[in-house]
Amino acid sequence: MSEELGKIEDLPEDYRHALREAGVAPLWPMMRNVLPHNAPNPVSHVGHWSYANVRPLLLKAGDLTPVEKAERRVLVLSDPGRGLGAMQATASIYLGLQLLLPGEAAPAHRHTPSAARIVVEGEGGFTVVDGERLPMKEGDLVLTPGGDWHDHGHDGDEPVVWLDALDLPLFVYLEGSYAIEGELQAQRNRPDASAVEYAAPGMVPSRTGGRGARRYPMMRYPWSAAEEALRAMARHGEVAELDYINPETGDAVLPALGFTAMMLKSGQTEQPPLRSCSSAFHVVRGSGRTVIDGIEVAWQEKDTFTAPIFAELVHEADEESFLIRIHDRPLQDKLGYYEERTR
Ligand code: GTQ
Repeated sequence: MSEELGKIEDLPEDYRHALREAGVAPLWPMMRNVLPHNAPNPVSHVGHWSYANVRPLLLKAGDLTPVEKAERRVLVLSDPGRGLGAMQATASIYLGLQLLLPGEAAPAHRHTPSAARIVVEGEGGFTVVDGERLPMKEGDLVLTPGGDWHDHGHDGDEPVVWLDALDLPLFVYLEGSYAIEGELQAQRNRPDASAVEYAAPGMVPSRTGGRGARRYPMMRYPWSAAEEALRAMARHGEVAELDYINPETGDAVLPALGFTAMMLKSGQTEQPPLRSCSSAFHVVRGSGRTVIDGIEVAWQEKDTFTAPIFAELVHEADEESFLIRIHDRPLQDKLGYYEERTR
């Protein structure tokens, strides 16, 4: 195994010129860039977005830009490793903080990337997905799967903010990202499926009826149920981590994005394995600190931070804390290379 491969300068200038003319390039001087030894070499850096810092800027965007001019009023969380304006927080995960003011509506569209929202603050917001009205309460996870019509509305009287997570970078990379605009949708006059078909854990609509389940049968995962379950696990000495899944298939909720809710008791430390997926953490409640490859992120309620692939993480909670980890493990599982390493 050779550590030192030939450099471009090792080649005669007339040969290099002939290569350029022919539209080809030698692999060997670039080989280690694309195939480094033993572990990938991430571009992504640790990111930390303090909600206390970003919130006033987001509210200011509400004054400066009406939703009609913005379509979606969002501040994008740019990966520091890629620089400001990067439309991604990690290689595959896009994150943005979206503001909707009382009475506003964000128009209907559908697009190839899939999205999920974690509600950060405010009452009265809702998203309509293929005619199903999904109420948005703090901490709720609301899906808008790729290809489904969605618009956002707001019946309350305080600003509503949520964190958007999309697999957009992947679709941009594949040159497959586009949107189609439409009219605001008629809303079916019934509660969403989490309160009807999937209201009882471990139970699904009887399969004898012949009507097949929808591909995305449940699109709202209420935080209240997640918190109750995490508390029960912590109380009984289990590791309080729960994956959000499709109740019909047991698969991750979206094709490329996974969501895992976790609880840390006051003073608890956690050292998860090194994972090949990238991660973003949203603090639903609590405060603490996470050391990521030696960099300390001191997090507060509603903050968001990111960890690159194979990062060494140590979480420590200063008080009882709840986080949701957004990751791309479902994509890596499908591609057959998800991996965990012990430190
Ligand atoms: O709410 O549909 O942050 O289409 C980026 C693109 C949110 C949305 C984003 C979108 C949306």
